[in-house]
Amino acid sequence: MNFTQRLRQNDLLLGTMLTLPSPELAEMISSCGYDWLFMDGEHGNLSTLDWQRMLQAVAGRSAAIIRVATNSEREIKKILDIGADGIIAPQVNTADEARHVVACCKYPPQGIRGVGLARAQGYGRNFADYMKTANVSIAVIIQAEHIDAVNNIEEIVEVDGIDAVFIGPYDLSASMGLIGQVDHPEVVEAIDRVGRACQQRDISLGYFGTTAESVQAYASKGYHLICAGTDAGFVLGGAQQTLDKLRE
Ligand code: 3PY
Ligand code: MG
Repeated sequence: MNFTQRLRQNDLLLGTMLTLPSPELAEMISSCGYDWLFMDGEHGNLSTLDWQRMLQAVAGRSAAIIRVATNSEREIKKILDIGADGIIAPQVNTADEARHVVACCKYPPQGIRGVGLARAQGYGRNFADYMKTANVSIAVIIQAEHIDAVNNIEEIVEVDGIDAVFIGPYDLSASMGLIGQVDHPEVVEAIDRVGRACQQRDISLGYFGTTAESVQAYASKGYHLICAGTDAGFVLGGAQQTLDKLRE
C-alpha cells in the first residue's frame, strides 16, 4: 500500500524533516525506517535538482513529500515531475486556495497539471501507467497555519481532493501575535478547531514538532501524520552533546 492510501485510511505515519541539500543525509535518514520525509522546500535552501538527487538517494525507502515554497502551478508541477510522492502546500488560508492547490496536483479533467516527461514518468517509459495512477496516488496535503485558515477551516475541508491538513504551529502562533508559543491555550484552541473540522470530514491531520516529546500530545489526539525533528537538529544535537560530554 502506498503512502497516500495509508494516509487516506488514517494509518499512523511517522516522519522527520529534511532541510539540507544532502543526498547522503537523505539516504541515511530514510534508512532508519521513517514512513515519510517532510522535505522542506519552503524554508530549505534547495533547488529542484537538489530535491531530485535526494529523491534518488531515498530510493523509495520512505515516502518523499516536498513542501513547495509557493503554491504556484509552475512550482507544484516541477516538484511532482521529479517524482515526489506528494506535496505540502504552505499557508492555505481559503477554500479557493485549497481548490487551486488540488487542481495543480491533478491532470485534466480533474485539474490543471501540465503533462511532461520527467523522472516521475520514468523519463517517458512509464508515461501511460503514471497518467492512469497519478491523480489518485499523489498526496495533496495543505497547511493550516494562519488564523485566517482556522477561521475558514469548515469551508476549506469541504474541498474535494485534500488528503491531509498539516498544522503549522509556528506560523499559526505568529499570526495570532503569540510567535513561538505553540502551547499557548489560544493557539491550542485554534488548532483544536482545525482538528474538529478535519475529523468530521475524516481528513487526516498532521503536526510538526522539533522533538519526539513535542508531538506526543497530538499523536494522542489522533493525529496520524507526524513529523518530529529536523536533519540539522539531529546533527547539531549530536555534535553538541558529544562535545559537552567530552568537556565534563
Ligand atoms: C510551522 O510551524 O509554521 C510549520 O510550517 C511546521 O511545519
Ligand atoms: Mg509554517
